[in-house]
Amino acid sequence: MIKDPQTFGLLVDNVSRFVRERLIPHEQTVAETDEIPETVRREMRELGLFGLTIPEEYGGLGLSMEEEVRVLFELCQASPAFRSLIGTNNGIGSQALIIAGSEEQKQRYLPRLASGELLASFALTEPEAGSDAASLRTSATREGNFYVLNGTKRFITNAPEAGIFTVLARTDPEAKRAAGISAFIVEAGTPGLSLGRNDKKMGQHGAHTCDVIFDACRIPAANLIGGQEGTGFKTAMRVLDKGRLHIAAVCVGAAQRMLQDALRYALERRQFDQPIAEFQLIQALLADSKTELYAARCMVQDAAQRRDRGEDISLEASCCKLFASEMCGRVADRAVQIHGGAGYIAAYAIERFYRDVRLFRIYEGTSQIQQLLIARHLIRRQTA
Ligand code: COS
Repeated sequence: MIKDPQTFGLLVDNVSRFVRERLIPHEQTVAETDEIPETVRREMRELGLFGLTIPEEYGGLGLSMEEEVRVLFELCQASPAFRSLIGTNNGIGSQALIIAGSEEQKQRYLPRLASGELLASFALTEPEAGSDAASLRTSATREGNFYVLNGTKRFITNAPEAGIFTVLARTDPEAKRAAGISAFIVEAGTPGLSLGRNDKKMGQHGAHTCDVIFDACRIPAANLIGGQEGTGFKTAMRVLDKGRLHIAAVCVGAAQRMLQDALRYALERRQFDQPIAEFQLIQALLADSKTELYAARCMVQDAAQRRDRGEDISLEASCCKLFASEMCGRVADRAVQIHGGAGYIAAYAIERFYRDVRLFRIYEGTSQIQQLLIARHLIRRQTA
């Protein structure tokens, strides 16, 4: 759903210009220093990028899902590290509050997330609980007007800079798996909360992850999201439904950039007295990439429109995440191939993108988890 095509068109144009004029020129420095410069962060805040999906009444732009994916198609033509910085405030870090938070909780945090004053992180994964999210062990024990948290969260995006964490923890040790899990907001700086060292990652330098450790961390009982125990897992799954569609749109943007770089290189690079773009074997790599990219874009847009119409898109979100992330990996591989030896050299952006996009097939549910979910939905529908 595009609410106001004219205003929305201006936003997309602004983001596209920002990508070309500000983000792409900074990519190499960000990769080398592992930092996004403060000037660029400020410009991202001024453009409203931290609050794209946060409702207008809390200071965000309140984009529909279709509008969100269309913005991501543009934004993600720059290094994925930039998207990662704004990704958690728009997605997994804020969505539990938006979906299930009380009015007071929303008022307290969403305006500062929308402005980019605060960063939010989503703390679900643990050392022993990744794909099997319902097996998480972090505990939250009620003591009067407080909960006391103990446990470790792993690979938490934006944790080193986060002001708040959406934390999934077990409030009922007797209840089986998902039923005993609740969601909380934990503020950075709360005694008992500490961070591990930043992870050294294969790619996406400039985007930071680390462990988040809770050691007798006391938080107000009022920070239980929605005020109800035992609903955290379902909220987390709803957060991930949207998150997976978001990541699929990210994949479309990144693949678009890689195809563009490969096409430019194929037209410039000459062998056998002609641009390599003239060779049919190179053309096949370009054509297959464009075809798959177009398919992913259509899927993502369709699922986004369905979500805006109020449909349950759990199955479609998994289809989009699976296809778009695998497509992105194939496009990255072909783009390196088209670059030949240059594709293996860090001076060319494709070398970095090849490493950066590898993560898309893993986080917010691996490709194998998406396959499992799609099949489960199909079987459930058939046998209902
Ligand atoms: N929306 C709402 N509720 C949902 C849901 C969704 N999308 N998915 C599951 N639920 C509900 C189920 O209906 C069930 O509730 P009931 O017991 O009342 O029926 C409950 O949540 C437990 O679901 P389920 O039985 O399917 O849980 P499982 O442990 O079998 O499987 C998977 C859950 C594998 C789907 C889950 O662990 C998962 O998504 N894993 C990947 C985690 C991930 O993406 N990690 C990435 C890191 S986070 S960035």
